[in-house]
Amino acid sequence: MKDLDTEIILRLKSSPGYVTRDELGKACGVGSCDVLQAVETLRSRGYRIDEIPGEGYRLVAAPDLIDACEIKTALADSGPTREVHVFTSVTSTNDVGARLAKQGADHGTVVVAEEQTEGRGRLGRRWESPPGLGLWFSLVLRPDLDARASSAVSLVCALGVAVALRKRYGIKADVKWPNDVVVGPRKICGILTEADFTDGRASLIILGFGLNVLHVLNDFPPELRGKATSIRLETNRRVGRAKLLAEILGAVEEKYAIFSSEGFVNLRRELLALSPLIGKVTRVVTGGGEVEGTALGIDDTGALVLRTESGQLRSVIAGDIVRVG
Ligand code: BT5
Repeated sequence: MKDLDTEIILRLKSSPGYVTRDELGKACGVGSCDVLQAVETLRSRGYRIDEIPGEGYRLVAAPDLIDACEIKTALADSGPTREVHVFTSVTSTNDVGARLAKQGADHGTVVVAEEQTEGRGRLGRRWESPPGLGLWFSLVLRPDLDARASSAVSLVCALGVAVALRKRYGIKADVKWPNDVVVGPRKICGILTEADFTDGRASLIILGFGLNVLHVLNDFPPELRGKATSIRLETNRRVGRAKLLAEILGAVEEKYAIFSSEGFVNLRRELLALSPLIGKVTRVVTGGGEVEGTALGIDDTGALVLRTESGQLRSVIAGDIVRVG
């Protein structure tokens, strides 16, 4: 949001009655044409601003924006003190997280943005992250993990998200190996894990979360309408994103703490209970070709274990599930 827009909103928020265009202009040090233009911009962003000729403007309702003050307040109320960086628009919160990590950002640092212009999934795929609809954020982790165990981190965090969506919002969220949270066949949240490795160990992980919150079906591009969903579509509720971020972070960090101290073993049962593909015939596309078999489980490194038709056991570290029988 531009400075003038923020100024006008702050003035309107602090005034119980109507404020004239001239008063607003004087207070912000601009002309009344600038005020008129800024009010139109704010309206197009979802602010409901009432106007009475001669009396001026009054703020009736503000949209649920990813706003630094709101986010910081929600996080401060709910967990450990941490560094939080809030942006209106970034290329990708993972890019910003990586840059901050290079500058020394601590474990637990959060980067959140209203919009990503180049939000990405795995293998450079696009992640739709328009303003006003989702929770697009990254978490900087500084683990000391065997590189082979790092792919389990996405699953552990997906478990945290699914559990939070179930407990708080009654959504029947499941974990879809290796990095999705789904409701039936539709994806509600995708997780991107980008790690730096030193001497066979993961020393830095930037975990990116894309959670669809306020979308109605038409907010998704046509090609995603059959395979994406949002909290609003599942519950008919418009959930406030600042509070939601605090809840999701709390749940993710709880699972991550168990993973860090005890490994994957104690999370596996919970994860398998929320993994509908276990026991089903599954086809996975990997970098080295396709593997088909009955999904038996997930091993300690987060790999999916399949039994092929010939009875062979195969562990797949990364890939995309294209069919579940
Ligand atoms: C993922 O990749 O699911 C990981 C997505 C991670 C996004 C977050 S947002 C914050 C952080 N910053 C980033 O730049 N990224 C992370 P993958 O499994 O490769 O799935 C990508 C596929 O999901 C796309 O090819 C689409 O088919 C689909 N997709 C794209 N946008 C979607 C959305 N908003 N909701 C549901 N599906 C979507």
